[in-house]
Amino acid sequence: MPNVLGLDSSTQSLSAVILDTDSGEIIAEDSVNFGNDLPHYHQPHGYDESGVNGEVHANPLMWLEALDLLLGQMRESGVDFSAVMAVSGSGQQHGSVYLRSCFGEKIAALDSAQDLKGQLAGCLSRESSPIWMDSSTRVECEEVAAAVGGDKNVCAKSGSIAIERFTGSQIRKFSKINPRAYAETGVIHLVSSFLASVLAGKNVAIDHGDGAGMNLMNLAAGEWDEDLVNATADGLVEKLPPLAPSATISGPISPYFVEKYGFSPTCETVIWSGDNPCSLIGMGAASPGKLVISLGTSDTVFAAMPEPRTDPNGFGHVFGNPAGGYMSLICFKNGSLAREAVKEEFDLGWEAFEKEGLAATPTGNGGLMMLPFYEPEITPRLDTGGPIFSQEAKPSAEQSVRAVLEGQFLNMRAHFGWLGVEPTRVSITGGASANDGIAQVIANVFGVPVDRLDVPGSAGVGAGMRAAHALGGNLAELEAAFCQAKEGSTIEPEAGAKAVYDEMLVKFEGFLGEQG
Ligand code: ADP
Ligand code: XUL
Repeated sequence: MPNVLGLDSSTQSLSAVILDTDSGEIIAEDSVNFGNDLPHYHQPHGYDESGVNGEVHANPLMWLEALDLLLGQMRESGVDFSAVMAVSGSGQQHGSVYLRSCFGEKIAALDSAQDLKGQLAGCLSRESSPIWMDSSTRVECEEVAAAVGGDKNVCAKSGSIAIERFTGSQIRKFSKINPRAYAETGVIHLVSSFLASVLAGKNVAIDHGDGAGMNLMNLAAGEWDEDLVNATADGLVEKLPPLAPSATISGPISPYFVEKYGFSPTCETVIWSGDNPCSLIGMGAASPGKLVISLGTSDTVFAAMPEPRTDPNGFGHVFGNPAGGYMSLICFKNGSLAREAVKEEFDLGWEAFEKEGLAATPTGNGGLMMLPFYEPEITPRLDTGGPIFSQEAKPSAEQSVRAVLEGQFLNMRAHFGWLGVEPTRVSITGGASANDGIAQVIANVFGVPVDRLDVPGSAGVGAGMRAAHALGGNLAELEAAFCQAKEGSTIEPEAGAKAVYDEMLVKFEGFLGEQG
Protein backbone atom coordinates (compact mmCIF):
# COMPACT_ATOMS: atom_id res chain seq x y z
CA MET A 1 0.00 0.00 0.00
CA PRO A 2 1.19 3.49 -0.87
CA ASN A 3 2.30 6.68 0.87
CA VAL A 4 -0.27 8.86 2.59
CA LEU A 5 -0.01 12.44 3.84
CA GLY A 6 -1.42 13.60 7.18
CA LEU A 7 -1.67 17.32 7.89
CA ASP A 8 -2.33 18.84 11.31
CA SER A 9 -3.55 22.43 11.55
CA SER A 10 -3.28 22.99 15.30
CA THR A 11 -3.48 26.13 17.40
CA GLN A 12 0.16 27.08 17.05
CA SER A 13 1.40 25.29 13.94
CA LEU A 14 0.68 23.39 10.75
CA SER A 15 2.57 20.14 10.42
CA ALA A 16 2.79 17.31 7.92
CA VAL A 17 3.83 13.67 8.03
CA ILE A 18 4.11 11.20 5.17
CA LEU A 19 3.50 7.58 6.17
CA ASP A 20 4.86 4.76 4.06
CA THR A 21 2.26 2.12 4.79
CA ASP A 22 4.41 -0.63 3.21
CA SER A 23 7.40 -0.21 5.46
CA GLY A 24 5.47 1.19 8.44
CA GLU A 25 7.79 4.19 8.47
CA ILE A 26 7.35 7.91 8.60
CA ILE A 27 9.33 9.06 5.58
CA ALA A 28 8.89 12.83 5.84
CA GLU A 29 7.82 15.34 8.44
CA ASP A 30 7.91 19.09 8.62
CA SER A 31 6.04 21.98 10.18
CA VAL A 32 5.40 25.70 10.09
CA ASN A 33 5.01 27.60 13.34
CA PHE A 34 2.50 30.42 12.97
CA GLY A 35 4.23 32.73 15.44
CA ASN A 36 7.82 32.21 14.28
CA ASP A 37 7.38 31.58 10.56
CA LEU A 38 4.50 33.96 9.85
CA PRO A 39 5.24 36.85 12.24
CA HIS A 40 3.41 39.40 10.06
CA TYR A 41 0.09 38.14 11.44
CA HIS A 42 1.14 39.27 14.93
CA GLN A 43 -0.38 36.11 16.41
CA PRO A 44 2.68 34.66 18.20
CA HIS A 45 0.78 31.67 19.60
CA GLY A 46 -1.57 31.29 16.64
CA TYR A 47 -4.32 33.65 17.77
CA ASP A 48 -4.96 37.33 18.36
CA GLU A 49 -4.12 38.12 21.96
CA SER A 50 -5.96 41.43 22.07
CA GLY A 51 -9.48 39.97 22.27
CA VAL A 52 -11.68 41.22 25.10
CA ASN A 53 -14.45 39.60 27.16
CA GLY A 54 -13.21 36.11 26.44
CA GLU A 55 -13.01 36.57 22.67
CA VAL A 56 -10.18 34.61 21.02
CA HIS A 57 -9.93 34.75 17.24
CA ALA A 58 -7.32 33.71 14.68
CA ASN A 59 -6.72 34.79 11.10
CA PRO A 60 -7.84 32.09 8.65
CA LEU A 61 -5.55 33.55 5.96
CA MET A 62 -2.63 32.56 8.20
CA TRP A 63 -3.73 28.92 7.92
CA LEU A 64 -3.81 29.21 4.11
CA GLU A 65 -0.41 30.88 3.94
CA ALA A 66 0.96 28.18 6.24
CA LEU A 67 -0.30 25.49 3.85
CA ASP A 68 1.51 27.04 0.88
CA LEU A 69 4.64 27.64 2.96
CA LEU A 70 4.74 24.11 4.37
CA LEU A 71 4.17 22.28 1.08
CA GLY A 72 6.66 24.62 -0.65
CA GLN A 73 9.40 24.05 1.89
CA MET A 74 8.84 20.29 1.85
CA ARG A 75 9.07 20.22 -1.91
CA GLU A 76 12.26 22.29 -1.81
CA SER A 77 13.77 19.87 0.66
CA GLY A 78 13.22 17.05 -1.82
CA VAL A 79 9.90 15.52 -0.75
CA ASP A 80 8.24 13.74 -3.68
CA PHE A 81 4.50 14.39 -3.37
CA SER A 82 3.78 12.43 -6.56
CA ALA A 83 4.02 9.20 -4.56
CA VAL A 84 1.29 10.31 -2.14
CA MET A 85 -1.90 8.39 -2.90
CA ALA A 86 -4.19 10.03 -0.33
CA VAL A 87 -4.21 13.02 1.98
CA SER A 88 -6.29 13.87 5.01
CA GLY A 89 -5.91 16.18 7.95
CA SER A 90 -6.64 17.20 11.49
CA GLY A 91 -7.89 20.60 12.59
CA GLN A 92 -8.03 22.31 15.97
CA GLN A 93 -11.64 21.68 16.93
CA HIS A 94 -14.61 24.07 17.11
CA GLY A 95 -13.04 27.02 15.21
CA SER A 96 -15.21 28.32 12.37
CA VAL A 97 -14.56 30.03 9.03
CA TYR A 98 -17.24 32.22 7.43
CA LEU A 99 -17.25 32.31 3.64
CA ARG A 100 -19.24 33.91 0.86
CA SER A 101 -20.89 31.61 -1.68
CA CYS A 102 -18.10 32.41 -4.18
CA PHE A 103 -15.73 30.24 -2.11
CA GLY A 104 -16.90 27.08 -3.90
CA GLU A 105 -16.20 28.57 -7.35
CA LYS A 106 -12.87 30.06 -6.29
CA ILE A 107 -11.44 26.83 -4.88
CA ALA A 108 -12.55 24.98 -8.00
CA ALA A 109 -10.49 27.31 -10.21
CA LEU A 110 -7.35 28.19 -8.26
CA ASP A 111 -4.44 29.53 -10.29
CA SER A 112 -1.23 27.74 -9.32
CA ALA A 113 0.82 30.78 -10.36
CA GLN A 114 -0.69 32.68 -7.43
CA ASP A 115 -0.99 31.82 -3.75
CA LEU A 116 -4.01 30.59 -1.78
CA LYS A 117 -4.24 33.55 0.54
CA GLY A 118 -4.42 36.16 -2.24
CA GLN A 119 -7.02 34.20 -4.19
CA LEU A 120 -9.28 33.36 -1.27
CA ALA A 121 -9.09 36.47 0.93
CA GLY A 122 -12.06 38.00 -0.87
CA CYS A 123 -14.23 34.99 0.00
CA LEU A 124 -14.20 35.64 3.73
CA SER A 125 -17.44 37.14 5.02
CA ARG A 126 -15.83 37.43 8.47
CA GLU A 127 -12.18 38.43 8.69
CA SER A 128 -11.35 36.39 11.74
CA SER A 129 -12.26 32.96 13.03
CA PRO A 130 -13.32 32.33 16.61
CA ILE A 131 -11.27 29.38 17.90
CA TRP A 132 -11.62 26.84 20.72
CA MET A 133 -10.12 29.21 23.31
CA ASP A 134 -13.00 31.67 22.93
CA SER A 135 -15.29 31.81 25.96
CA SER A 136 -17.32 34.87 24.99
CA THR A 137 -20.67 33.22 24.24
CA ARG A 138 -22.17 32.44 27.64
CA VAL A 139 -25.37 34.36 26.78
CA GLU A 140 -25.79 32.57 23.44
CA CYS A 141 -25.33 29.19 25.13
CA GLU A 142 -28.10 30.06 27.57
CA GLU A 143 -30.36 31.20 24.73
CA VAL A 144 -29.87 28.01 22.71
CA ALA A 145 -30.35 25.81 25.77
CA ALA A 146 -33.55 27.66 26.75
CA ALA A 147 -34.94 27.31 23.21
CA VAL A 148 -34.61 23.52 23.20
CA GLY A 149 -35.82 22.88 26.73
CA GLY A 150 -32.59 23.14 28.72
CA ASP A 151 -29.01 21.90 28.73
CA LYS A 152 -30.12 18.35 29.49
CA ASN A 153 -31.77 18.24 26.08
CA VAL A 154 -28.81 19.88 24.34
CA CYS A 155 -26.57 17.23 25.89
CA ALA A 156 -28.89 14.33 25.07
CA LYS A 157 -29.04 15.44 21.44
CA SER A 158 -25.49 16.62 20.78
CA GLY A 159 -23.34 14.83 23.40
CA SER A 160 -22.45 18.05 25.25
CA ILE A 161 -24.32 20.83 27.01
CA ALA A 162 -24.21 24.20 25.21
CA ILE A 163 -20.54 25.16 25.38
CA GLU A 164 -19.01 28.58 24.78
CA ARG A 165 -16.23 27.42 22.45
CA PHE A 166 -18.47 25.08 20.45
CA THR A 167 -19.37 26.36 17.03
CA GLY A 168 -23.14 26.75 17.46
CA SER A 169 -22.99 29.49 20.09
CA GLN A 170 -20.21 31.21 18.12
CA ILE A 171 -22.39 31.24 15.00
CA ARG A 172 -25.32 32.60 16.99
CA LYS A 173 -23.20 35.42 18.37
CA PHE A 174 -22.00 36.37 14.89
CA SER A 175 -25.56 36.36 13.54
CA LYS A 176 -26.55 38.73 16.34
CA ILE A 177 -23.64 41.18 16.26
CA ASN A 178 -23.25 41.31 12.49
CA PRO A 179 -26.48 40.22 10.83
CA ARG A 180 -25.45 41.69 7.49
CA ALA A 181 -22.20 39.72 7.28
CA TYR A 182 -24.02 36.64 8.53
CA ALA A 183 -26.55 37.05 5.71
CA GLU A 184 -23.66 37.36 3.22
CA THR A 185 -22.21 34.08 4.48
CA GLY A 186 -22.84 31.22 2.07
CA VAL A 187 -21.03 28.48 3.93
CA ILE A 188 -19.63 28.05 7.44
CA HIS A 189 -16.76 25.61 7.71
CA LEU A 190 -14.81 24.23 10.63
CA VAL A 191 -11.01 24.63 10.46
CA SER A 192 -10.93 20.98 9.38
CA SER A 193 -13.52 21.16 6.60
CA PHE A 194 -12.21 24.55 5.40
CA LEU A 195 -8.73 23.21 4.66
CA ALA A 196 -10.12 19.91 3.39
CA SER A 197 -12.26 21.87 0.90
CA VAL A 198 -9.25 23.86 -0.32
CA LEU A 199 -7.36 20.61 -0.97
CA ALA A 200 -10.32 19.01 -2.72
CA GLY A 201 -11.16 22.11 -4.78
CA LYS A 202 -14.81 21.97 -3.67
CA ASN A 203 -16.86 22.34 -0.51
CA VAL A 204 -16.59 19.05 1.39
CA ALA A 205 -18.39 17.54 4.37
CA ILE A 206 -17.70 17.88 8.07
CA ASP A 207 -16.97 14.49 9.64
CA HIS A 208 -18.83 13.04 12.64
CA GLY A 209 -15.78 13.46 14.88
CA ASP A 210 -15.43 17.21 14.48
CA GLY A 211 -19.14 17.79 13.76
CA ALA A 212 -19.98 16.63 17.27
CA GLY A 213 -18.04 19.62 18.64
CA MET A 214 -20.58 22.12 17.32
CA ASN A 215 -23.70 21.57 19.49
CA LEU A 216 -25.53 21.23 16.16
CA MET A 217 -25.20 17.56 15.24
CA ASN A 218 -27.56 14.91 16.50
CA LEU A 219 -25.09 12.41 17.85
CA ALA A 220 -27.28 9.34 17.45
CA ALA A 221 -28.35 10.18 13.89
CA GLY A 222 -25.09 11.73 12.63
CA GLU A 223 -27.22 14.46 11.00
CA TRP A 224 -27.81 18.12 11.71
CA ASP A 225 -30.36 18.36 14.51
CA GLU A 226 -33.27 20.47 13.32
CA ASP A 227 -34.11 21.82 16.78
CA LEU A 228 -30.54 22.79 17.60
CA VAL A 229 -29.90 24.32 14.18
CA ASN A 230 -33.13 26.35 14.30
CA ALA A 231 -32.42 27.49 17.86
CA THR A 232 -28.94 28.66 16.85
CA ALA A 233 -29.51 31.08 13.97
CA ASP A 234 -31.97 31.86 11.18
CA GLY A 235 -31.23 30.27 7.84
CA LEU A 236 -28.35 28.26 9.28
CA VAL A 237 -29.22 24.95 7.72
CA GLU A 238 -28.43 26.30 4.22
CA LYS A 239 -25.01 27.49 5.36
CA LEU A 240 -23.82 24.21 6.87
CA PRO A 241 -21.89 21.69 4.78
CA PRO A 242 -23.22 18.12 4.91
CA LEU A 243 -22.04 15.68 7.58
CA ALA A 244 -20.34 12.41 6.65
CA PRO A 245 -18.44 9.49 8.19
CA SER A 246 -14.74 10.22 8.72
CA ALA A 247 -13.61 7.67 6.14
CA THR A 248 -15.25 9.57 3.26
CA ILE A 249 -13.18 10.10 0.12
CA SER A 250 -14.04 13.46 -1.38
CA GLY A 251 -12.29 13.04 -4.72
CA PRO A 252 -8.92 13.81 -6.32
CA ILE A 253 -6.75 16.66 -5.09
CA SER A 254 -7.26 20.07 -6.71
CA PRO A 255 -5.10 20.79 -9.79
CA TYR A 256 -3.56 23.71 -7.84
CA PHE A 257 -1.60 21.24 -5.69
CA VAL A 258 -0.74 19.02 -8.68
CA GLU A 259 0.73 21.92 -10.64
CA LYS A 260 2.36 23.74 -7.76
CA TYR A 261 3.73 20.96 -5.55
CA GLY A 262 3.82 17.93 -7.82
CA PHE A 263 1.00 15.84 -6.36
CA SER A 264 -0.36 13.12 -8.59
CA PRO A 265 -3.71 14.03 -10.21
CA THR A 266 -5.02 10.70 -8.87
CA CYS A 267 -4.13 11.52 -5.24
CA GLU A 268 -7.39 11.18 -3.28
CA THR A 269 -8.50 13.65 -0.64
CA VAL A 270 -10.24 12.28 2.44
CA ILE A 271 -12.35 14.59 4.61
CA TRP A 272 -10.59 15.91 7.72
CA SER A 273 -11.47 15.46 11.36
CA GLY A 274 -10.78 17.28 14.63
CA ASP A 275 -7.42 17.01 16.36
CA ASN A 276 -8.72 14.93 19.25
CA PRO A 277 -10.54 12.35 17.07
CA CYS A 278 -7.42 12.16 14.87
CA SER A 279 -5.21 11.71 17.92
CA LEU A 280 -7.44 8.85 19.08
CA ILE A 281 -6.53 7.07 15.86
CA GLY A 282 -2.87 8.12 15.92
CA MET A 283 -2.48 6.86 19.50
CA GLY A 284 -3.77 3.42 18.54
CA ALA A 285 -6.77 3.99 20.81
CA ALA A 286 -9.59 3.51 18.30
CA SER A 287 -10.94 0.53 20.29
CA PRO A 288 -12.02 0.94 23.94
CA GLY A 289 -9.44 0.23 26.64
CA LYS A 290 -6.79 2.92 26.33
CA LEU A 291 -6.91 6.26 28.14
CA VAL A 292 -5.01 8.99 26.32
CA ILE A 293 -3.80 12.27 27.77
CA SER A 294 -2.78 14.85 25.19
CA LEU A 295 -0.51 17.63 26.45
CA GLY A 296 -0.80 20.30 23.78
CA THR A 297 -1.71 23.97 24.09
CA SER A 298 -4.76 22.61 25.90
CA ASP A 299 -4.62 19.30 27.74
CA THR A 300 -7.24 16.75 26.81
CA VAL A 301 -8.19 13.33 28.13
CA PHE A 302 -9.93 10.97 25.78
CA ALA A 303 -10.85 7.37 25.12
CA ALA A 304 -12.95 5.30 22.73
CA MET A 305 -16.29 4.54 24.38
CA PRO A 306 -17.81 1.09 24.62
CA GLU A 307 -21.22 2.79 24.74
CA PRO A 308 -22.10 6.50 24.60
CA ARG A 309 -22.57 8.10 28.01
CA THR A 310 -22.60 11.78 28.90
CA ASP A 311 -21.06 13.76 31.75
CA PRO A 312 -23.75 14.59 34.35
CA ASN A 313 -21.73 17.66 35.35
CA GLY A 314 -21.62 18.95 31.79
CA PHE A 315 -17.83 19.29 31.43
CA GLY A 316 -17.13 16.27 29.26
CA HIS A 317 -18.08 15.67 25.64
CA VAL A 318 -18.97 12.81 23.35
CA PHE A 319 -17.67 12.94 19.78
CA GLY A 320 -17.81 10.54 16.85
CA ASN A 321 -14.91 8.08 16.83
CA PRO A 322 -13.41 8.24 13.31
CA ALA A 323 -13.19 4.44 13.36
CA GLY A 324 -16.94 4.22 14.09
CA GLY A 325 -18.85 4.53 17.37
CA TYR A 326 -18.03 7.22 19.89
CA MET A 327 -15.24 8.75 21.94
CA SER A 328 -15.23 10.78 25.14
CA LEU A 329 -13.24 13.94 25.62
CA ILE A 330 -12.51 16.33 28.44
CA CYS A 331 -10.63 19.53 27.64
CA PHE A 332 -8.53 21.58 30.06
CA LYS A 333 -7.65 24.97 28.64
CA ASN A 334 -4.77 25.55 31.06
CA GLY A 335 -2.48 22.89 29.63
CA SER A 336 0.85 24.04 28.21
CA LEU A 337 -0.44 27.58 28.64
CA ALA A 338 -0.17 27.22 32.44
CA ARG A 339 3.08 25.23 32.39
CA GLU A 340 4.60 27.91 30.17
CA ALA A 341 3.38 30.65 32.54
CA VAL A 342 5.35 29.07 35.42
CA LYS A 343 8.37 28.46 33.22
CA GLU A 344 8.36 32.09 32.11
CA GLU A 345 7.65 33.54 35.56
CA PHE A 346 10.80 31.92 36.93
CA ASP A 347 12.80 32.16 33.72
CA LEU A 348 13.36 28.39 33.48
CA GLY A 349 14.13 26.24 30.43
CA TRP A 350 12.14 23.00 30.03
CA GLU A 351 15.12 21.10 31.36
CA ALA A 352 15.34 23.13 34.55
CA PHE A 353 11.55 22.99 34.85
CA GLU A 354 11.73 19.22 34.74
CA LYS A 355 14.91 18.41 36.61
CA GLU A 356 15.38 21.08 39.24
CA GLY A 357 11.72 21.85 39.83
CA LEU A 358 10.66 18.31 40.57
CA ALA A 359 13.88 17.01 42.12
CA ALA A 360 13.86 19.70 44.79
CA THR A 361 10.33 19.06 46.06
CA PRO A 362 8.58 16.05 47.61
CA THR A 363 5.61 14.16 46.14
CA GLY A 364 2.58 16.09 47.38
CA ASN A 365 4.61 19.31 47.71
CA GLY A 366 4.43 19.22 51.52
CA GLY A 367 0.69 19.92 51.30
CA LEU A 368 0.99 22.99 49.05
CA MET A 369 -1.69 22.99 46.36
CA MET A 370 -2.35 25.22 43.36
CA LEU A 371 -5.51 25.66 41.35
CA PRO A 372 -3.51 25.92 38.11
CA PHE A 373 -5.82 28.13 36.09
CA TYR A 374 -3.75 30.98 34.69
CA GLU A 375 -6.42 31.68 32.07
CA PRO A 376 -10.20 31.28 32.35
CA GLU A 377 -10.80 27.52 32.49
CA ILE A 378 -13.15 25.14 30.71
CA THR A 379 -13.01 22.26 33.24
CA PRO A 380 -14.10 23.42 35.77
CA ARG A 381 -15.76 26.45 34.24
CA LEU A 382 -14.05 29.61 35.54
CA ASP A 383 -14.51 33.04 33.99
CA THR A 384 -11.35 34.60 35.35
CA GLY A 385 -7.77 33.42 35.35
CA GLY A 386 -4.99 33.61 37.93
CA PRO A 387 -3.45 30.73 39.91
CA ILE A 388 -4.66 30.26 43.49
CA PHE A 389 -2.39 28.69 46.12
CA SER A 390 -3.40 26.97 49.33
CA GLN A 391 -0.85 29.04 51.28
CA GLU A 392 -0.29 32.78 51.50
CA ALA A 393 3.52 32.79 51.36
CA LYS A 394 4.84 33.10 47.82
CA PRO A 395 5.99 29.66 46.65
CA SER A 396 9.49 29.16 45.29
CA ALA A 397 10.15 28.34 41.64
CA GLU A 398 10.55 24.65 42.49
CA GLN A 399 7.33 24.56 44.52
CA SER A 400 5.48 26.33 41.73
CA VAL A 401 6.63 23.80 39.12
CA ARG A 402 5.42 20.90 41.22
CA ALA A 403 2.24 22.71 42.20
CA VAL A 404 1.18 23.47 38.63
CA LEU A 405 1.73 19.86 37.54
CA GLU A 406 0.12 18.23 40.56
CA GLY A 407 -2.78 20.69 40.31
CA GLN A 408 -3.32 19.90 36.62
CA PHE A 409 -3.35 16.13 37.02
CA LEU A 410 -5.37 16.12 40.23
CA ASN A 411 -7.87 18.31 38.38
CA MET A 412 -7.98 15.67 35.64
CA ARG A 413 -8.67 12.94 38.17
CA ALA A 414 -11.37 15.11 39.73
CA HIS A 415 -13.22 15.34 36.41
CA PHE A 416 -12.88 12.06 34.55
CA GLY A 417 -14.91 9.73 36.79
CA TRP A 418 -17.98 9.88 34.50
CA LEU A 419 -16.10 7.91 31.84
CA GLY A 420 -16.38 4.88 34.10
CA VAL A 421 -12.84 3.88 33.11
CA GLU A 422 -10.29 2.66 35.68
CA PRO A 423 -7.14 3.05 33.62
CA THR A 424 -4.43 0.43 33.92
CA ARG A 425 -2.10 2.38 31.62
CA VAL A 426 -2.16 5.88 30.23
CA SER A 427 -0.69 6.90 26.86
CA ILE A 428 0.48 10.47 26.52
CA THR A 429 1.03 12.63 23.47
CA GLY A 430 1.47 16.32 22.55
CA GLY A 431 4.41 18.71 22.87
CA ALA A 432 4.86 18.29 26.63
CA SER A 433 4.78 14.48 26.54
CA ALA A 434 8.52 14.52 25.77
CA ASN A 435 9.09 15.79 29.31
CA ASP A 436 9.97 12.86 31.62
CA GLY A 437 9.24 14.87 34.76
CA ILE A 438 5.71 15.64 33.59
CA ALA A 439 5.20 11.98 32.62
CA GLN A 440 6.38 10.94 36.09
CA VAL A 441 3.86 13.20 37.84
CA ILE A 442 1.07 11.71 35.67
CA ALA A 443 2.21 8.15 36.48
CA ASN A 444 2.24 8.99 40.20
CA VAL A 445 -1.09 10.85 40.30
CA PHE A 446 -2.91 8.09 38.37
CA GLY A 447 -0.84 5.27 39.88
CA VAL A 448 -0.32 3.53 36.51
CA PRO A 449 2.50 3.25 33.94
CA VAL A 450 2.63 5.99 31.34
CA ASP A 451 3.56 5.13 27.73
CA ARG A 452 4.77 7.37 24.98
CA LEU A 453 4.37 6.37 21.38
CA ASP A 454 7.02 6.47 18.74
CA VAL A 455 5.19 9.11 16.67
CA PRO A 456 6.08 12.75 16.09
CA GLY A 457 2.52 14.06 16.52
CA SER A 458 -0.45 11.80 17.03
CA ALA A 459 -3.00 14.08 15.34
CA GLY A 460 -1.06 14.27 12.06
CA VAL A 461 -0.19 10.57 12.12
CA GLY A 462 -3.83 9.79 12.91
CA ALA A 463 -4.89 11.92 9.94
CA GLY A 464 -2.52 9.96 7.68
CA MET A 465 -3.82 6.67 9.07
CA ARG A 466 -7.39 7.84 8.42
CA ALA A 467 -6.44 8.58 4.81
CA ALA A 468 -5.00 5.06 4.43
CA HIS A 469 -8.05 3.55 6.16
CA ALA A 470 -10.45 5.37 3.81
CA LEU A 471 -8.51 3.93 0.87
CA GLY A 472 -9.15 0.42 2.19
CA GLY A 473 -6.22 0.00 4.60
CA ASN A 474 -6.70 -2.17 7.67
CA LEU A 475 -6.79 -0.07 10.84
CA ALA A 476 -5.41 -2.81 13.10
CA GLU A 477 -2.43 -3.23 10.75
CA LEU A 478 -1.91 0.52 10.61
CA GLU A 479 -1.97 0.65 14.42
CA ALA A 480 0.57 -2.16 14.61
CA ALA A 481 2.82 -0.25 12.20
CA PHE A 482 2.53 3.29 13.54
CA CYS A 483 1.33 3.20 17.16
CA GLN A 484 3.94 1.26 19.10
CA ALA A 485 5.18 2.52 22.47
CA LYS A 486 8.64 4.01 22.12
CA GLU A 487 11.23 1.62 23.52
CA GLY A 488 12.40 2.59 26.99
CA SER A 489 9.89 5.43 27.19
CA THR A 490 7.51 3.93 29.75
CA ILE A 491 7.46 5.68 33.10
CA GLU A 492 6.38 3.56 36.08
CA PRO A 493 4.65 5.10 39.11
CA GLU A 494 6.85 5.52 42.18
CA ALA A 495 6.07 3.38 45.21
CA GLY A 496 3.74 5.09 47.68
CA ALA A 497 2.98 8.07 45.45
CA LYS A 498 -0.58 7.10 44.52
CA ALA A 499 -1.57 6.93 48.20
CA VAL A 500 -0.28 10.49 48.70
CA TYR A 501 -2.37 11.67 45.75
CA ASP A 502 -5.49 9.73 46.77
CA GLU A 503 -5.46 11.69 50.01
CA MET A 504 -4.53 14.93 48.31
CA LEU A 505 -7.35 14.55 45.76
CA VAL A 506 -9.96 14.83 48.52
CA LYS A 507 -8.36 18.07 49.75
CA PHE A 508 -7.96 19.35 46.19
CA GLU A 509 -11.65 18.78 45.47
CA GLY A 510 -12.52 20.67 48.66
CA PHE A 511 -10.20 23.51 47.66
CA LEU A 512 -11.79 23.64 44.20
CA GLY A 513 -15.25 23.67 45.78
CA GLU A 514 -14.31 26.66 47.96
CA GLN A 515 -13.67 28.73 44.83
CA GLY A 516 -17.26 28.12 43.75
P1 ADP B 1 -0.76 22.18 19.83
O1 ADP B 1 -0.98 20.95 19.00
O2 ADP B 1 -1.90 22.50 20.74
O3 ADP B 1 -0.31 23.39 19.04
P2 ADP B 1 1.59 20.77 20.75
O4 ADP B 1 1.10 19.41 21.06
O5 ADP B 1 2.42 20.97 19.54
O6 ADP B 1 0.44 21.85 20.82
O7 ADP B 1 2.43 21.24 22.03
C1 ADP B 1 3.06 22.49 22.05
C2 ADP B 1 3.45 22.82 23.47
O8 ADP B 1 4.31 21.82 24.02
C3 ADP B 1 4.26 24.10 23.56
O9 ADP B 1 3.38 25.19 23.71
C4 ADP B 1 5.13 23.88 24.79
O10 ADP B 1 4.55 24.53 25.91
C5 ADP B 1 5.06 22.39 25.07
N1 ADP B 1 6.38 21.76 25.14
C6 ADP B 1 7.27 21.57 24.15
N2 ADP B 1 8.38 20.95 24.62
C7 ADP B 1 8.20 20.74 25.95
C8 ADP B 1 8.96 20.15 27.02
N3 ADP B 1 10.17 19.63 26.81
N4 ADP B 1 8.41 20.13 28.24
C9 ADP B 1 7.20 20.63 28.47
N5 ADP B 1 6.43 21.20 27.53
C10 ADP B 1 6.92 21.26 26.27
C1 XUL C 1 -11.35 20.15 22.48
C2 XUL C 1 -10.68 21.47 22.39
C3 XUL C 1 -9.22 21.53 22.07
C4 XUL C 1 -9.02 21.89 20.62
C5 XUL C 1 -7.62 22.38 20.32
O1 XUL C 1 -12.69 20.24 22.80
O2 XUL C 1 -11.29 22.50 22.52
O3 XUL C 1 -8.56 20.34 22.40
O4 XUL C 1 -9.39 20.83 19.79
O5 XUL C 1 -6.67 21.44 20.40
